Amino acid sequence: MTTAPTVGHGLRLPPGQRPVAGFPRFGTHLHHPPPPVPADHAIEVSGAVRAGFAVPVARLAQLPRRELTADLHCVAGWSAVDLRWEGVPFASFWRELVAPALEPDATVTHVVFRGLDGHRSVVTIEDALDDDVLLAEHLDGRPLDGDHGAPVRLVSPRQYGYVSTKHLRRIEVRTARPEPRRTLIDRVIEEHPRARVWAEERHGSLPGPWVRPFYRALVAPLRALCALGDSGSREAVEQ
Ligand SMILES: Nc1nc2c(c(=O)[nH]1)N[C@H]1C(S)=C(S)[C@@H](COP(=O)(O)O)O[C@H]1N2
Ligand SMILES: [Mo]
Repeated sequence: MTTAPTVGHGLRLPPGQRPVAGFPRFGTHLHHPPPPVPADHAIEVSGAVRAGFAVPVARLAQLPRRELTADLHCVAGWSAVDLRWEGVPFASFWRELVAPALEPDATVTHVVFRGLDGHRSVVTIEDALDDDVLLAEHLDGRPLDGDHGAPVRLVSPRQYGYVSTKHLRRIEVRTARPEPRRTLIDRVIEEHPRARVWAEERHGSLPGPWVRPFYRALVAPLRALCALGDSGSREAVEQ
């Protein structure tokens, strides 16, 4: 694990990142509002397990808990600093619930995290089991709101924001890397298989610094578009 600090108000941000004031809702959902959450919401676990199962969100309260202050780095170049998350380390969730249910002889290589809105992230098992990876239901002392991933989201601070799937619906245990998506645009801006922010692994096929200027030009319009779909619950943020 890297020893680089993960907090710092822009004093020590990863390469090519700039701090933003506040914590904008900033995802690939653009103008879509946060997805509705079913009353009996549970996280489904499927893939290389003997039988799929569902973990009600309330169950997380009974697992080992951790508080973690970290920054969130969007691949577009902004970083929200000093976010105080609280939840269950993914490694604990894995050890307590998933590992005992694995198919015998399964060699797990990847975990796929899917959100209620269709977003998904693919994470190597090593990255998923990093100490700092959480299943978080609290941010800054309050339950997560719709903008930031209610009722529970992944938080992986050492990887670009697109890994931190919000509104977590399903965890798929894989024994091989899932096939990458196939359209041309996906191939150009495909997510990086590791997505580590300190190594600037922004995309699979392009060097990180090359894509900075394109994103920089897009940050303001994308933020405006994302804000159209937010629930209005966060405080106004400066540009
Ligand atoms: N379900 C879901 N999770 C998501 C996204 C999304 O569109 N849907 N966007 C990702 C991206 S690109 C980023 S940068 C972060 C932004 O987190 P925030 O909206 O809480 O600021 O969420 C990530 N998780
Ligand atoms: Mo992002």
